[in-house]
Amino acid sequence: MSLWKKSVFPAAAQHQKLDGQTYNYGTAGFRTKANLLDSVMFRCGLIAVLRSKKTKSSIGVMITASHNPECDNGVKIVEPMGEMLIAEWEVYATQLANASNEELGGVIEGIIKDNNIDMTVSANVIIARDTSPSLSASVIDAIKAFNAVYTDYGMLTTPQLHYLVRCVNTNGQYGEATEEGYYKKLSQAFTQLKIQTPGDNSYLPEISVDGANGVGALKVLQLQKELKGYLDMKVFNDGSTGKLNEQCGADYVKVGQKPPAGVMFEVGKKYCSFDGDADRIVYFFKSKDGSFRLMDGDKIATLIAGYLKELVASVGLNLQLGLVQTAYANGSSTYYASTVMKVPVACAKTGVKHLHLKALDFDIGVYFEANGHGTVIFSEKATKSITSASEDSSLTEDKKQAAVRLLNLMDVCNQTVGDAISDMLLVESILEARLWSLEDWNSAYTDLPNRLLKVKVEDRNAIQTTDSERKATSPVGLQMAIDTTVAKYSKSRSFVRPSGTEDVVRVYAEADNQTSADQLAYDVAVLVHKLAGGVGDPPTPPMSS
Ligand code: G16
Repeated sequence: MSLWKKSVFPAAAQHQKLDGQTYNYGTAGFRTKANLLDSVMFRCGLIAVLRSKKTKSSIGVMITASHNPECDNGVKIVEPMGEMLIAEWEVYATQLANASNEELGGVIEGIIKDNNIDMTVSANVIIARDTSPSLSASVIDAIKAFNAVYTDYGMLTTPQLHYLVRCVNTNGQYGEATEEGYYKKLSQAFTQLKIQTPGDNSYLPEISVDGANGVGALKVLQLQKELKGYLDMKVFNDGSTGKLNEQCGADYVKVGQKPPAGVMFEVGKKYCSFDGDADRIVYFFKSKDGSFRLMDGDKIATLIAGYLKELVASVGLNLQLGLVQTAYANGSSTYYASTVMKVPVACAKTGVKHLHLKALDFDIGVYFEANGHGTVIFSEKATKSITSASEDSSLTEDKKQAAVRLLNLMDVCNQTVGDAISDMLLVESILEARLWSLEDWNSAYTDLPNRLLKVKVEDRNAIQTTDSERKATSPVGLQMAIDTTVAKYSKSRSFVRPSGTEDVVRVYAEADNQTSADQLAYDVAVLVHKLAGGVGDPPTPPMSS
């Protein structure tokens, strides 16, 4: 018997897979009710160790319910450079998660054989969790059973864990591998940008942050200590009274197109919402006529891409900047980016792992999902040319200043994954440089009215899609019915896809006015319910919702 079996088998006996449960490594890891996840956590510990041996690098494990309610939980595995687990290994993770204890040995042996893993190589796993009840003990049991090394960082935001993994694997080149190192890197770059910006301007260095009653709220307060005098962040929904993601957070605000609970919503103030593990952010404000205005991931992406493009041009660098969106991107944002800003736009499937990959095609890849999940990545070529321009004494003072700005903006970005804290600092830096209020920013373009709905079906995988999820290939007849319905509305678009984080089918619709967008979303939801095995009551018409 292999040596590892002697310790892994008895440990696995403490973490039996529940009969009748099927798990799938979805859009961002395993997600379900927390009480169903013990065996999955154990198996994620096993997969992290194997991946660490294979890559001869440290691997991250983040335990988080993310944007989901408090009764849920989940786990994501992080690659050596801080990216999401590669697709090939998602398959192994799914196989392991569904293996009974009797099947476990065979599945592990298969992974070792397929990947030619040298089991004598040492492994290192980095663990963190958000505020949801901890399941880290089960992950740790697996790591110990494999006799591997681990560091448990305790409570962190998801992007902080991604940052740490990259720091460890680059021996500190990306940043100091501590939570303090994260605050230091971001705040130093942010304060440098502030120092570079001429004072005496109309920028408002104040923001009210909806912490979604999650870990982001706690971490913003820590960052605040470093940014005293530069940015005043007032946190609400800080977890002291409310529940995680309940009537608050980026998902609630984006989907409901309304402010979160727990806020004094006032004209003239700047607001943003994080999600439960602080990897998404949306901005919003109250306009003078009292209405709610949202700046979602699309607006954030165009703000960032437009500004970076200008800086690159002012330095005179030959770098290709591109924007990556998903099917959820508002039609107006795609038009504005490609036609007005003249930035190439690519479309990827939902899930930052897909956007991140596409963004690698550009020297500077800005990627954002409409839900506020995104960041900017700089290629090696971009990093080198920005760095050398910032040190080039032959450049004019203006060009050099623009290069230094780019360099600092690069350090404000968490290039591993979407990060609400880092994105907030990036947005604030740009608003100050542009002397823009949220009204100015919002007026760049007007969103087409849109609506997102969820439909419960028997098996959401009955819906299959193609063309970056813009067309459904099954069930038969669904796409044709959607096309016929869409044709009844002006400037309209609609698509459906199975969620990878919730047991629902998502429906998106946009049209030239809100009534049509609501009605179209409803019509398509009814089609899904009818043709894709809907369960429970049919969708509710918009007027009575
Ligand atoms: C995760 C992913 C996002 C994705 C979202 C919703 O977000 O990281 O890229 O947009 O799920 O996915 P779906 O529509 O498949 O449920 P988070 O913030 O929950 O990690």
